[in-house]
Amino acid sequence: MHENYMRYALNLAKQGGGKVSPNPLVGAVLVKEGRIIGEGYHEVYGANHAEVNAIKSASQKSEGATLYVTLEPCNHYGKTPPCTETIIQNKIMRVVVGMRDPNPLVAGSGIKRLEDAGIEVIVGILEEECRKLNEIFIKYITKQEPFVLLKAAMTLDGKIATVAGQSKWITGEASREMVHQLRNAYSGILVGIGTVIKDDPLLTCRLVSGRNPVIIVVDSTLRIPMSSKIIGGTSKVIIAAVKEIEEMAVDKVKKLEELGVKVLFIEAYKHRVNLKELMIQLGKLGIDSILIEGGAEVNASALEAGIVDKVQFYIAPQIVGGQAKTPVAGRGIADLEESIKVENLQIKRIGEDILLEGYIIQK
Ligand code: AOF
Ligand code: ZN
Repeated sequence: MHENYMRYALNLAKQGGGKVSPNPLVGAVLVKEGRIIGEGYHEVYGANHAEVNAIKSASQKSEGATLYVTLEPCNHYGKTPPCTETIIQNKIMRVVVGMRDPNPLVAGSGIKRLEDAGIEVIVGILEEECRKLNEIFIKYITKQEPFVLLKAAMTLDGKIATVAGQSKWITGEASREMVHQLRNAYSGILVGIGTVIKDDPLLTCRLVSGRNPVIIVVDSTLRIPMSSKIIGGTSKVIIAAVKEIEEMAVDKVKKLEELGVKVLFIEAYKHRVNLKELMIQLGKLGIDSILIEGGAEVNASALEAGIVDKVQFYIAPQIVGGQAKTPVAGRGIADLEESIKVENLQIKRIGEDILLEGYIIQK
């Protein structure tokens, strides 16, 4: 029974997708005498929390009701007053929580406050699903660095393009639609300068009422052509170059800034942008999540730098053969024991394609 209401709350929470970042997706359901009397979710960043929306929507008094909420209710004054107080004032009898709030400002204090007020609290219903829904929030609120998803599309024989360099389209329409959902959900999209020069992509989200992620271009020596479509386009653009070239690049930076582009000069690692440092800087700019749609070199650098949290490999039922590119280039790892390991691997069917997704085990 608890699980059914929690699942309902989880589905409500998902409706905030793309609109609440960097805050969590939260859903809440109010149940009395076996009936749902109220429901709500966190709809927009900075607005009411899910619990408050559920209580406000109640069709009858919440006294004696049970509140199901995917995340521990907050107990601090932020952009809104503490939800614990609203719950106590409305004489809710029991609160069923999906997961503890990893936010150091909350971290168990919400549960304690409710228990101290004599409210029964049950924690950990559908916890795994709740954690997965907020994997971005959990990383960002605890580390202040973005959650990073690396996405690659390849043929059955593991190539990301043909020998002639064609890559449109390897995967089917359903997979490409998924990518636009990711672009809507992630705050930033990261590519290498190679991709910008070769493909001149737009990197926008093409969903109706979707949101464009900030485009982050790793461009160590600031080679970006001023004629690139992303410059002066509809998306915000951040270019990351190495500190070593800052003085030489003054004129180009000025031109880019006039067109609304932000240039970050990052400490170099072997004369290239130190991606770990870049993540710290992007975290400071409020970017909680990054989708790497990078190309083989950027993919290799990101994996090597240890910044990747999750991977998605879309595999399409086509075979091209030859010395064509594969998803991860770089120098490669010689010793299998040193390979990058993935856990919780899941298989999904996306139209004609297969999606393999999992989480990187950090060394
Ligand atoms: C939300 N929505 O439904 C719940 C949240 O800055 P504030 O005041 O909006 O507080 C944000 C924190 O509140 C957030 O980091 C999380 O710890 C907690 N719960 N936040 O945005 C919600 N329930
Ligand atoms: Zn709250």
